[in-house]
Amino acid sequence: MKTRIKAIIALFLSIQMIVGCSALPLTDLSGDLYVDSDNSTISDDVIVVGVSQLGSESVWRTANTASVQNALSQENGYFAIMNNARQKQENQIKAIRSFISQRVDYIVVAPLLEEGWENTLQEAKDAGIPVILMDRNVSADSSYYTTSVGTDKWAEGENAAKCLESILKKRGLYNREINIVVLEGTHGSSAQLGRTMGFDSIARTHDNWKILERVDAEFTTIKGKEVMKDFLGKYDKVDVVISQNDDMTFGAIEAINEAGYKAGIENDDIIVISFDACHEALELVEKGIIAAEIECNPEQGELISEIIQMLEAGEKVEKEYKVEELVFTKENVSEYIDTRSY
Ligand code: GYE
Repeated sequence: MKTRIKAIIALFLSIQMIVGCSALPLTDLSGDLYVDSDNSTISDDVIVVGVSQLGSESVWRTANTASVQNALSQENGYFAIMNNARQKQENQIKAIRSFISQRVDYIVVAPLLEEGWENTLQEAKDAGIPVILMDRNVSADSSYYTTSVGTDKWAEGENAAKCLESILKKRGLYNREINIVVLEGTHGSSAQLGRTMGFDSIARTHDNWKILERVDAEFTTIKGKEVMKDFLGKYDKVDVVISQNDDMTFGAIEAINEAGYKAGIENDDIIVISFDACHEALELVEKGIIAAEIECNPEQGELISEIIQMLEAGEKVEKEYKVEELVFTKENVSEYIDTRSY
């Protein structure tokens, strides 16, 4: 451990020399490896964790990164090497290889896409480094990694469809033809695949639900707005927007307003159902603008730390840990709005 830590510190000092500054801040997910400024205080029995975050596309992602950083802090006995892959799987693979060559104790990875992980995970396995998947999943067999922490994306998709069923019932539209557009997240990510398949498993039981189009709006506000504007220009009547995250939803609502329509819960309003349930989105639920929020909890750092402590103690861990989540509508949102920190 000692020599490894020294090697890591030496590496960071050389990075700092290359970039020409004394220290890179821990909160700057710049895409480079970076460390906390005060690495001189690292003790010999610190646990070194390489964290490959997939990007910084959303409010959710920012909260998820903060949650890991807070849990894997120096005060808690960790030395976290954070890397932001900026939405490129090859950057994640590069970061993981670098973690392996630095002989970190654990690797935490939030995989951008489901496919294409076998070789890299095998390399970590061969090096004897436990890998914890965070947030999203991989299609590789579960023997390739130690455990996973995340949310049930399929259940989230189903919850969105169930919400839509009850909204339509309440509005007396249950048997009418309903025109739906879907703003999807990054194609090929387990978040997009799970939410899509979960939603579709119920949508296909309703002959009157017509999915006009589904487009990859990359989980970002700017794309959400662009795609929604395009939908509204193309289709005479859009009744429902299923938006696979809040950031895209914010963009979609702007596009809806700019086109002279209204997102809401009154008759004739466009029904918007969104995923994540970040604070700002819950405020829009309270105002009756977003019809329903399907929660996806980004606070996964604590659980990851607990799992690492179990592994340190030689205890057996489960293959999968799921974080609890709720569904919010105008009826229940006030109870929860102030309990959400992101
Ligand atoms: O919903 C979205 C994001 O993978 C569950 O990724 C996550 C999704 C989340 O950026 O906002």
